[in-house]
Amino acid sequence: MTRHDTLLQWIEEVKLLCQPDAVRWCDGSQAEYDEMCALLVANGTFIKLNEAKRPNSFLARSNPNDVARVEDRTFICSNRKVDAGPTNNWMAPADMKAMLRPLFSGCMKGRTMYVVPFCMGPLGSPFSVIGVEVTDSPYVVVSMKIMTRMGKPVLDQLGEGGEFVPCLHSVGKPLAPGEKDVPWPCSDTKYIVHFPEERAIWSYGSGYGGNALLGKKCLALRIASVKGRDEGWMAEHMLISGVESPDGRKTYVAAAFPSACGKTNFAMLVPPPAYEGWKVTTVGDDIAWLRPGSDGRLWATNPEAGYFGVAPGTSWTSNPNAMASCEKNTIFTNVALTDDGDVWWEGMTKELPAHLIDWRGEDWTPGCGRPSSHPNSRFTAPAHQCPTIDPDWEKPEGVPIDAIIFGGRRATTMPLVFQAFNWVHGVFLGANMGSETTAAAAGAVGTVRRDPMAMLPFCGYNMGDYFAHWLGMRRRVKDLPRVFHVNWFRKDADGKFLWPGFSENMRVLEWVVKRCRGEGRGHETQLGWMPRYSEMTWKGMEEFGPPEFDKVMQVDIKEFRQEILSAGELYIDLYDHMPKEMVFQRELLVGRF
Ligand code: TSX
Ligand code: MN
Repeated sequence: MTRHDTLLQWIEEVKLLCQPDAVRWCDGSQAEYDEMCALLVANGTFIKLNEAKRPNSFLARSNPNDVARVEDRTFICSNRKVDAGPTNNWMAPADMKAMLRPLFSGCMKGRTMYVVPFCMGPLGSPFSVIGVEVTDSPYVVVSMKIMTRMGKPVLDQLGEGGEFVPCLHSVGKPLAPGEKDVPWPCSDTKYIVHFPEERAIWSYGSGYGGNALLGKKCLALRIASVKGRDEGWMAEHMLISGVESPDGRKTYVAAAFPSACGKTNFAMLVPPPAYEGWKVTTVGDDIAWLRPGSDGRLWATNPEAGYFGVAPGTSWTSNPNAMASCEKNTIFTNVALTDDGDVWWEGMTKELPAHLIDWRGEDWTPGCGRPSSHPNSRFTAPAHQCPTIDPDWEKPEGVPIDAIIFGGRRATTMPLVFQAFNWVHGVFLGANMGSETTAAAAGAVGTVRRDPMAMLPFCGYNMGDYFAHWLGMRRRVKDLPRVFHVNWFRKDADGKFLWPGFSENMRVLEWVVKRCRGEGRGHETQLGWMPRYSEMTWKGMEEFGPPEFDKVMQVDIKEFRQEILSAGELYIDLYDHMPKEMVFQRELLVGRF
């Protein structure tokens, strides 16, 4: 398969450590994919869905103890603790390896070890990063086939001496001779470990999502953020989309939102009927690699090849493009099975099916008091199946970004949209980002959980140094993107949403694009530049008049006193690494009030 000595040597080491029964080099072919899916069906991991309703698609049900990323088991093992910073778990690399080696020792007994070469970014692009994931999970192999460029072409690209990120993964459940496997093997002991200086990843005990598909959060965000810091670019937790106006001009935006803000919905936005001739295209829905171009602009690529989207809430109304993306060739995890062999989840249709098999494999009826799908259930679908996929989504150089949008889920305080005064102010807005905690998340309901740039769980180094790196992009990019803050989730005193959201967000997006193109005067407020009612398009939304607009745009001094105090917590955590620009921006904000 390869004559890459370092790779062959590493595979030998892993083989000796994990002691699999067999080793298989994955070529990434369709035949291999089909064979692995058949194996997963035979093992009981996969249920083949109705070929007429959901062609070439499968349902997997995970172990109930393995349903999400495990942040408290995620470690950044930099040589120095200060380089991981106070917001990451840390252990010295040698200590971590000494602890993990006994866990990995013999962990693949009774299983096949798959060698999965993968490429984050288009094959052949000078900006792509190659990884090799060694895993004992065939579920991971087929998922990596959808989410990355995978297999033999990657080894060809790697050649005999190319660089790769070694990614070691085991579900942590060796089989004794004759022992029968379970549908979703995993371990109660879980470790998701990154060695940023060595650029290596070790993951143990989980087969789910970001814990196991190591190209995504582990490589394309945590390891890539460190690589970006060292090399002068940025790995960000952002969607990328294109906005085309009727005159044919196109403007690309990148946007960061914390979880549960509808990021995939925004990435695949359908303009409302009044926006005839406007088009929104999708480059990516989760990760953006941003680099300075030789033309002085900031260019974005999506390192992924698929969507690993949250299923519940996705419908033909809320996101028809996501629904179309997962119509075929899709792996569903932890959603419900219908009686006719299709899938269903909460929020997919208004009418509830009379009977389902829920994500735990039990009978479900509308009145039973349990959700049929796990709240973190997913679809894994090829990106090119999205009807709005951007024609340039695989261009090696990426697409030029004119706007960066930060957002959060805020019932109070934050207006619908405003624009930062400048780059440093924009970085300050990103650093203070957050969402109100809901019943599902930890913390008291109504308090703001800060998630700077939506990167808190994904930054592979000290968050204070990360802000400094953002600020430093001033020196590297001549024509910086304009920065905006949005909030689709403001509520009135009765708890009613003040903004209809979804397609109507196009009206905000249009203003953003206009500002980038030097159109639209805006007016200066304490927070930044804001649109006047008259400056936005209201065709098809005439019932939303100036009084409604004023409510969703209102800036309340009392609320902002609280906001400034609450945002200060992060400054205490990061005090010795917080760039002084952030402290000064806070002073300027206080001054404006
Ligand atoms: O994804 C959402 N977006 C972005 C869409 C491009 N959601 C879904 C929740 C996040 C997982 C939203 N929910 C958005 C939104 O803009 N806005 C809301 C809040 C909302 C919910 C329901 C209504 C209105 C607003 N319904 C009616 O007005 C009838
Ligand atoms: Mn994400």
